[in-house]
Amino acid sequence: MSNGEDLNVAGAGPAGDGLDETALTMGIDPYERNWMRLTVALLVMFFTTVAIAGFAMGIQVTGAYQEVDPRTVLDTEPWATPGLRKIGDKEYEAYVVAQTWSFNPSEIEIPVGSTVTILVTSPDLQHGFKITDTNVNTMVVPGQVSKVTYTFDTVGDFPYICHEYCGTGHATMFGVVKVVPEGTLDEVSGDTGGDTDNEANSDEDDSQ
Ligand SMILES: [Cu+2]
Repeated sequence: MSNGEDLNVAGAGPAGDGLDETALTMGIDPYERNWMRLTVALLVMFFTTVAIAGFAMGIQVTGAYQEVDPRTVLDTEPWATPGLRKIGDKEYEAYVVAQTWSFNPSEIEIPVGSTVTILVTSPDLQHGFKITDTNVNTMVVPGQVSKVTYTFDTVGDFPYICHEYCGTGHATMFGVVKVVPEGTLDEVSGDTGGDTDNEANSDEDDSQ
């Protein structure tokens, strides 16, 4: 063999010195091919993990559920009377306004086992809404409504806080979800806001 033939690569003739030609596919080195396989396997694994978390386990990034005008939102229902609305058996909607530097309402009382859809917005600047010991954790952006749903299966107090620094009074922004044993919550205290609306709504429900 001449020196020129010794420098041959895959598919271009007899194997050169120490080069195992049978291991080469389309001229790709076995090591490189294995790294490519590993890369594809990892990508498949990551996409599968994300798909399982997102669709099977329901873990999703909270997006903007609705857009509102932050300048007029507090004059517009339902945000003019934030609070808890009963929408079904053990099903509630809680409209929460996060503003400098408080939450309205600062207390939400529900019977154990209730599913609460929490809608939060801000009329001024960016806040956060996180309920301790739950996976409820969302940004509150002016002009947008964040929506999270959670079922409270244990009795106790679940404080909620602002976790986005919003100025000197940031540390005073907190409230609490009080999950009480069944039967200890009467009809009136179940609604912490929008009393007249609730009565009107429940009347409508009865007539249907
Ligand atoms: Cu804050």
